[in-house]
Amino acid sequence: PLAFDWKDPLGASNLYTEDELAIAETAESYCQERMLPRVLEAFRNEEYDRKILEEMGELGLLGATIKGYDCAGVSSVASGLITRAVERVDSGYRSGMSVQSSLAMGGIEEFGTEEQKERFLPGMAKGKILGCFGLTEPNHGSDPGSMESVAKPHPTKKGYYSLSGSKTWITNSPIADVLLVWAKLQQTGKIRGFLVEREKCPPGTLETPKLGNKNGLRASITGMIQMDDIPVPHENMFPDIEGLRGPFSCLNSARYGIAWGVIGALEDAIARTREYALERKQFKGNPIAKYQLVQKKLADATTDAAYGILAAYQVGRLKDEGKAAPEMISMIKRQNCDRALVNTRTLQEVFGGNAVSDEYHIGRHVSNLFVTQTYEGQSDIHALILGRAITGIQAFC
Ligand code: TGC
Ligand code: FAD
Repeated sequence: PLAFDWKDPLGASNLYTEDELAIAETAESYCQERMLPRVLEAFRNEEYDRKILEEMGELGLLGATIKGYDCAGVSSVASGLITRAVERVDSGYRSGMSVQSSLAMGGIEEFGTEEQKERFLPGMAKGKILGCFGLTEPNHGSDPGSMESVAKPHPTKKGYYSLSGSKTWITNSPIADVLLVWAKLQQTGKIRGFLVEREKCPPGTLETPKLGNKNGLRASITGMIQMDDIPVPHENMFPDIEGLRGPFSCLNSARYGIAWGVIGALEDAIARTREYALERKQFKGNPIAKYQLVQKKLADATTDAAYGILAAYQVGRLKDEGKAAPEMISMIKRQNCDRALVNTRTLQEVFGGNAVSDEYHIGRHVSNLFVTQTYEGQSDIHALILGRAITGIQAFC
């Protein structure tokens, strides 16, 4: 019989093209050799090294699906494999990359003018210009349509809007050079996208305080965006897109990436648990891997990881053919985040007391995966998106 590979239980690697396998290998080597050695200190001290994005830029890993503008133009499956490699190390590093690539660069690529694309994308692809994506507000998270941030005609500067409001829980905001902010245009009441350039904001109009003391995603940087009459030139607004379709279209790509990424974190948890269970001996010198309850935990986790990858792969191929409905992305985002969190939390038990030491990495994955289940649409919100598509009835309010 053919040998079973617990690292690739359903043989997903047979589905990737040679180019995709080569990209995955480049990303894996970088992540394991350059990122992994830094992650414990970063997580302990809540420090995000922005050089990581520059290093990823040098390897062509940022905005990787974008064609032109110094981006690599790879397939959605290849970008998923990159995301999985990064999150195998830490969900916070993947978050920093997702926001740069899918949310900020993706938004500019999909909705920006040609001038905006030329101005921002090449520098962002190299990790020299950092972006963030401001949708969530202190009073409006799952329901961003009720946002209060507003853009009015500037009272004194002709050709400018004046942007005011507050965004919270924004990945990369404290270090971002260009902030993609969603706000309602006062004249129409419709949501529009604005590119706020930090260096052009007059003193006192833009503050981006860091939100510290997080108990998950500590290797990423998160903050607020406080806007007090920021003058933003008309040419920095996305020209044609209005309403929630703008931000949600960017979220489709980022949610798709998370579906791949969290399986990377789960796979790392499986590999570490397996190794630990084979080495740790209890009762008459037996490795704890010999016990059926431990084996079941590994079997459940490995099955969910394998199914999760195949589902993400399928949606990736459909995405490149223009056939991926947003509800498909809701399904894989929700399922993979939930299964990664539940299984990693169960595997944590195999480490006994050692699970409490960060050197075993498992607790870090568990606390990170709680966040992945919450942002970009909490799992129950995705259940309601699916419920609406199945029944035709919306149950949000
Ligand atoms: P609804 O009536 O459903 O839709 C309003 C308009 O938006 C369109 N639309 C979409 N378009 C493209 N892709 C999608 N996935 C879309 N979903 C909706 C829709 O067609 C409609 O268009 P139009 O032209 O008819 O106006 O809007 P609703 O207000 O009822 O929405 C409800 C709900 C729950 C679906 C939505 O608000 C939701 O998804 N809430 C979750 C919020 C969320 O995901 N926030 C994410 C913030 S960003 C983030 O977390 C980044 S973390 C990054 C990191 O660190 O990795
Ligand atoms: P709420 O909307 O208050 O929800 C609380 C709970 O109520 C959830 O369990 C939710 O499912 C439930 N709930 C709400 N409405 C309903 C309903 N109708 N029916 C049933 N249950 C419901 N946002 C950005 O814009 N950009 C970013 O870069 C970004 N990065 C983030 C990074 C981190 C570390 C974190 C923690 C968050 C980030 N977010 C970002 C915000 C994130 O998207 C929101 O936290 C998320 O959308 C949930 O919103 P909320 O926190 O306001 O929760």
